[in-house]
Amino acid sequence: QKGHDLWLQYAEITGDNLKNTYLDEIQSVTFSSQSETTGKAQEELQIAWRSFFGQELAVNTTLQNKALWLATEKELPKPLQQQLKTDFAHINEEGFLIKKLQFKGKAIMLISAKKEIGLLYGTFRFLKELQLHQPIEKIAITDSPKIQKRVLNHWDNLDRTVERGYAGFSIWDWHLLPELIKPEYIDYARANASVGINGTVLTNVNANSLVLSPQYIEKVQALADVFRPYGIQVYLTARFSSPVETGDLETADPLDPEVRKWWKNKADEIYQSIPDFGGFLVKANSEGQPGPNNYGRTHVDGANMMAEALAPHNGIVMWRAFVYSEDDPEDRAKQAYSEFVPFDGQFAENVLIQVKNGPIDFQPREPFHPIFGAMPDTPLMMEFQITQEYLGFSSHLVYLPKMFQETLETDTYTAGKNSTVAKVIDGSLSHKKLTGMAGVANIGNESNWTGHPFGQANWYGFGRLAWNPYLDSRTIAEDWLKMTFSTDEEFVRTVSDMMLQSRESVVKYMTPLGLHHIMATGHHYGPGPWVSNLSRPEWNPVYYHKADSLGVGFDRTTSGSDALSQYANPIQQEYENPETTPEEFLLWFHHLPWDYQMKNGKTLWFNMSSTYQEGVEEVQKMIQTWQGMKKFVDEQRFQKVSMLLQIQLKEARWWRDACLSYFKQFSKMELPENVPQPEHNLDYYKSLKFPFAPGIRPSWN
Ligand code: BDP
Repeated sequence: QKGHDLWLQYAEITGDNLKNTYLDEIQSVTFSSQSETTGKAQEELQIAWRSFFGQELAVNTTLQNKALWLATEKELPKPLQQQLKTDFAHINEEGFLIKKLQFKGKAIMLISAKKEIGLLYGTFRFLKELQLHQPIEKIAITDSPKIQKRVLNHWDNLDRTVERGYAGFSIWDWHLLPELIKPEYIDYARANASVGINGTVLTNVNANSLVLSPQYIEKVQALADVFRPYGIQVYLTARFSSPVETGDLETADPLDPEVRKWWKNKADEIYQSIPDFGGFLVKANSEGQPGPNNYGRTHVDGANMMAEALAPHNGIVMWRAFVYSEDDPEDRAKQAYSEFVPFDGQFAENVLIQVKNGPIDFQPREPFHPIFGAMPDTPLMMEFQITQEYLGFSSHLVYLPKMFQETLETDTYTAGKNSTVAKVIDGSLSHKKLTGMAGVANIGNESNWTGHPFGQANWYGFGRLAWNPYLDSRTIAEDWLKMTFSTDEEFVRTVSDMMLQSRESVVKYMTPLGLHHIMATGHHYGPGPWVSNLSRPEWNPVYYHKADSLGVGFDRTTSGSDALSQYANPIQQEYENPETTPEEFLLWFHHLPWDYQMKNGKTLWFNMSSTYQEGVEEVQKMIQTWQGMKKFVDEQRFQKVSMLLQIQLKEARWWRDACLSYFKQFSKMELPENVPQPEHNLDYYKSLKFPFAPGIRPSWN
């Protein structure tokens, strides 16, 4: 199964020239360090060598001419340490250097680092150069991660269902742990380490306190033992009410000394088995989850209590800012900011506030979350969603790093010009030591991990951006394609163009011009702009688009909810006026008449309709493009992508037809000529039921 190997295909190097050069340059390997982690580097080199060249790489204890040499800084002879002083000054504890040099008359390919983990990262980078068919004669690379905590968030339940998971069941086989260690766990660790992901939260944010029981801690320990040599720390989600649910206490009040003691004991117990346990991720007082508010306490009280329990062990708390309340009349987009910003500077040192990229919920396009930049005295962590809950599940080809990049490079202006989100996240804007980026995983037990073969690129790209949030998503796409499919230039150029376009296409056929949250109820599969019957107002699509005979869109200016006031200037001023609001955010911030004249001189209705149509046409084009790539891709993956693209086209049309039929009732305007009439009437689209949509229990209704 080629898909199983992800971007670590290590495809055979066939060109005689290249092969001979590589084999001539690297004739053996010497390890100065003998640790579990260097053991993994050695294993990886052999896996790669067998696959690239059909042979093993000779291991020598003494350094030979033309050797690859893995040694930490301390293990290098003094003169070499001296010679490489500036290189070492440029890297941090997890960084590495790869350098071709002469040492005692021998040609050496050195991979060095301050710590063992840097040697493993350096090895993966070196192998990547080979996968990309790069020349290595004069190689000189130094690199370090710019963000400290680079973690996947698995929304995996203990019964192996995965919340918002579209790639099968959870890869964690709790029933058979701790005894059974699946080879997949090791492959998972290799893949993560290869892009520098150094943490994994094993369980769903909608947490089950059972995972904190001794029985489960033992299972978690087994996973932590597998991941440790790959530099990956394990974290768990902590359900706030755990002290009560376990039957130990009658309250979970964070200011109660008994409760504080309970968490301290729990942390001590976990660290007994897992000395490098990462810490807790907490969803509190959000969507029905318990939290400090239940006891009249604040998020600061809750987070700091857990922080206190973890601090003696160097653990951290990742406390989520994804909160909104049904009793709060305030615009949902404003609530997290209102709740958290007043607490700036009050969280303990080992607390990271984890903030979703946008203020609503992982939509195909959102403006950046106004909390970024607004809490200079609090470490803020980015939360991206890699699983495509609102972007077509694992059936649509959508390359997300393009979207991640859009958020990261946006200027918040909170500390003057060039205060980008990336600078908030990497800590450089306000000198933060603790930094992090989380990605909600799209991984399941499907043989190719992510369902859609191109879903792998989103996992890969998340890792790359967590390492360096300034990377260009095009470079990431190209690297991924070369390692996953083929280094052929035509292939890489054509398919990377297609990937980069794909994010805009999904916005066009689902939520153009700033529309948002108009997906169907519960499972979020397909369009549901008409939905208005859910108990909480802010769960209904009509809350978000506010379409009526006068117009469409959510007024978030001073005349409306004034969510704009949470942003700095010039954003506030510019977006206050529809004329100077970027058109991709128009209906996010404004309620405008259907005949509002847009920049191209046409009406809002015309633009909305033709944008839906463009989205559909772009999927059609993706299909054509992919058909032309047949010769570069193995049959299995080629067919799978082809079939999925047909589903994507069908669903893009469905989105267009359902949404336009619905909005047309209000606009009372005709569709532009190039937009086909919907195949069915609105009642038909409303009547569609999906007893089989992932995320819901199959039933008749
Ligand atoms: C929403 C999901 C829900 C998650 C929630 C969260 O629909 O399943 O539990 O986010 O992030 O997007 O907590």
